Amino acid sequence: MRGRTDILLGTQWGDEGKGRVVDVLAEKAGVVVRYQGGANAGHTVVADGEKYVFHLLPSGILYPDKICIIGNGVVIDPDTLFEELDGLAARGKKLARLIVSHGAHVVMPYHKLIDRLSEAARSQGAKIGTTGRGIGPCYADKYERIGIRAEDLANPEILHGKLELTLSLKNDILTKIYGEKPLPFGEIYERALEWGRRIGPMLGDSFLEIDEAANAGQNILFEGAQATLLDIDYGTYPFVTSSSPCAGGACTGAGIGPSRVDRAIGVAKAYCTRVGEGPFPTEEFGRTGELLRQKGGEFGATTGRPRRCGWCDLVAIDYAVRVNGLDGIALTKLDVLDDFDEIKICTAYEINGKLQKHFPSSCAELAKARPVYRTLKGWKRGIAECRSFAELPEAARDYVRFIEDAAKTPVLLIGVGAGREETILRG
Ligand code: 2SA
Ligand code: GDP
Ligand code: MG
Repeated sequence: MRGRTDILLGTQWGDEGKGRVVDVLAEKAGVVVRYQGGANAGHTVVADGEKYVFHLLPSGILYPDKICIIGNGVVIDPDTLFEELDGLAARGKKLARLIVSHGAHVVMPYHKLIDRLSEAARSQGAKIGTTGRGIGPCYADKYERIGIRAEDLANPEILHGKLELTLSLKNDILTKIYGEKPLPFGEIYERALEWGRRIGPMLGDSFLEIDEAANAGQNILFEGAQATLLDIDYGTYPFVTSSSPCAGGACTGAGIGPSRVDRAIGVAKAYCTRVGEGPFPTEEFGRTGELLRQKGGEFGATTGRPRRCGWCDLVAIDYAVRVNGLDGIALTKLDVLDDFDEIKICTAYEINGKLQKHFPSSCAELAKARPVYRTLKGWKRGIAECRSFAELPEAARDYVRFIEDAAKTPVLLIGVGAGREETILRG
């Protein structure tokens, strides 16, 4: 029998705890696949009391008997990839077998430079607040068909030709638009060849590996990075990332036909955060925001930037349910709400004096949205020790049921702490 195929993705603006949920679910999977994004992602796993932050490695990497795949939809910064692998080796960890898709694009030094220069050149209000990891410029080259793919790194002749063309175009931009010095061909070419020597043996066909493993009865987990509201098509454009975190992205970014996907599961934080610029209707600027930031440890897992914090937004979650066709929700960080007397939850927006239940497709409309809240009772008790739904205080159960009812989607997993074991499984 074919194994089960699940897509795990973010429902908000990222950092919902996708890494920790994938780590928990990976125990029953054979293969874990990243399908988009790059080293902008920071996916945290806390296992056996040790903390790991993965940027490019799939969050199933800590299981030596699994396969982890970096799909063609990912953009790879080889230095970060090798740093992650070396860091884990230095900690004495045995890892899953890693396969890198031939077709994954490579983040080159000029991508990171241009990312930072272009962000700095934007005026206030037009800044995106990127992570500076070269993501947008790398995807732009992919679609302009001047990108360097992982397979090119292992082929010196092809690499030479491609890099010559692309670097001459980039040096034009760097010198004429930004007044920078041109980047030297020889140095970048040599560095890329060095990357190729290490990455060459990892190359493979992600779609084939996935199809064969599924046919052999293994469960497959697709791990999204960033989230629905940062999706290049469905997010709050232009304040988005340059890839497709939504469920459809797994099909193009890893090679799985839509008819072969069994479930899409959305990870939602019990409150909400955003890092970077762009509208965020439920953002709390005062004491509540600060409490959430401190108790939730809301600082960028890649850049260390403080995350903007606010209440859970059911209008946004409803949108994520629809756009991704969610079959279930993994609700994380419920314990962060332990100390609140009252918990607010946004059930609608008021835009230009009108009540609106649907997430607006226009970012300019969203920027005008004022949240309409329901206030629920807090539970005022630590829940980190709870291991079943029944053990949660009644007010916490009511909060979870309120989300389920509004989203018309079952909550299958609840996070009550960052550790692997601090999880309530319901389905
Ligand atoms: P980019 O760098 O081009 O992808 O930035 C575009 C927008 O996407 C946001 N973005 C993220 N949002 C949340 N978490 C991300 N990963 C890191 C984390 C972020 C960090 O796990 O904390 O460490 O700062 C992530 N990656 C990209 C970004 O903030 C821009 O709004
Ligand atoms: P991701 O990008 O979606 O994987 O999320 P991040 O790793 O960027 O941010 C999530 C943060 O919340 C990490 O520090 C996790 O260790 C932590 N975390 C995840 N789930 C829980 C939970 O249920 N409770 C608490 N207290 N922390 C959690
Ligand atoms: Mg993150």
